[in-house]
Amino acid sequence: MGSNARHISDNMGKPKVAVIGAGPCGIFSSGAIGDTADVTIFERASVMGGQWAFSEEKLVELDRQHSSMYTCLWVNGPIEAFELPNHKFPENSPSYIKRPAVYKYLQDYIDKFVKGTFKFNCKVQDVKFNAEENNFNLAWEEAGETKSEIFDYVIVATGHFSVPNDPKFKGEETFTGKYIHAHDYRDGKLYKDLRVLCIGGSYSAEDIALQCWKYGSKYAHITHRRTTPMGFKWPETVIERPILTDINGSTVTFKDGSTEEYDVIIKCTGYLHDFPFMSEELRLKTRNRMVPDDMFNQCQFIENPRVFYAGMQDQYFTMSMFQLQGFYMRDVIAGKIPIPSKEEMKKSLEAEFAEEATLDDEEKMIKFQGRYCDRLAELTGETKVSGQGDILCVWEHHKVDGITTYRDEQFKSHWTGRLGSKNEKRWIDDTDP
Ligand code: NA7
Repeated sequence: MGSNARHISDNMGKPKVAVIGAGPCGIFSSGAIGDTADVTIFERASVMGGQWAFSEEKLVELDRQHSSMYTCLWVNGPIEAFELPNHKFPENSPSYIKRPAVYKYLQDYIDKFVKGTFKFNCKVQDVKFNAEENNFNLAWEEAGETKSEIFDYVIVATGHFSVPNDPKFKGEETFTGKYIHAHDYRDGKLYKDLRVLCIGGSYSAEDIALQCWKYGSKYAHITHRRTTPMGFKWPETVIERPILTDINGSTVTFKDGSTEEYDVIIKCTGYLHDFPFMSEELRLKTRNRMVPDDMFNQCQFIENPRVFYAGMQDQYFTMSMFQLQGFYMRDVIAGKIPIPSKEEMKKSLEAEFAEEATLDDEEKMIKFQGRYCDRLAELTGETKVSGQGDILCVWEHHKVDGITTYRDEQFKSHWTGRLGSKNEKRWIDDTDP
């Protein structure tokens, strides 16, 4: 066990902050708080990027434990909807880019804004609160050794799209084909000529079924339990079916009694919020919802407000919201934003839940999240980003108009007015990494 190193309390110098995870949330939090705090970023992989740390060239060798990414992935929303006010995409960027361009954007942000120390190949194992000292003991594994250090604040930025939600379906053990979770789906080319079934009614099912179709699957069906189908204008061989009731060999039976044969089943059933390294009393327990449980201002852990969880909500806004959460953390850590009593924080959360319950369409959800972002901007004196919600509302319409063509659209940057350039190939024709 390493020593507990130095402890800088709030009134002796910059508070020490541990950021767990070097994906977008960890990077933007670190960039936002870097002048206020002494930041250490723990990352279990050898590179930054989180979900975006995926190598098309080294599919086999890559550390694939965290990323749910797949090769040839285009972003599923325009860059203009997440571009930061203080960090623009290059002038010639198309509105829909591929994974490597997002990775470069994150790397450029680090070069410009992040002042903390990265600790790569360091897996955080245990975070405990020392009530007497009002600080945290954080233990991590590094080169086979366990080390630990004291921190004044902890920001959990390990994301919530990497631990599969893996429900069991009747008869799945009899399935004779390939049976995987979306987390392990890597390459549409592997599904050429095959009969594919995606289970789930959300983004992963939508995009993976379309990828399979694009790379030549015989057919790619989607089975989901939602009362209303996604209802896009799917290509002929992509069909939404009612939820499956039984799997027997290669035959799947659906709720309406129909049956079909499949070579591959991909569970696109989402992901779990999972933080085994946080001690029980510091552990966030929530599902993927617009207003995560247990938190004040959707990112501050009510039971211990020195713990923050970044980007834990179901997201329309992404990077620009993550940075605003970072600014909020910065001002709490600096003592500029007072921490209310637990009762007040819980009351505020209840009010957010009540509003969440009224959100019965995507546009309302986008606007709700925009208002949340603006609240953080007002609290911190930073730039409001809710205008990017208008871009998201148009994006929603583009998807309805053409699920295989929406990524060929161009948007204007909310910050500079620059019009996204045209991609050389349409999404439908592009099969390159
Ligand atoms: P999501 O958006 O959390 O969706 C998960 C889907 O899986 C959703 O339609 C669920 O149905 C469905 N699901 C979950 N459990 C079951 C069971 N037991 N049976 C049937 N269906 C089930 O995850 P995604 O992976 O699609 O998207 C994650 C992120 O990736 C997304 O936010 C984008 O940023 C990209 P429900 O709707 O609950 O009825």
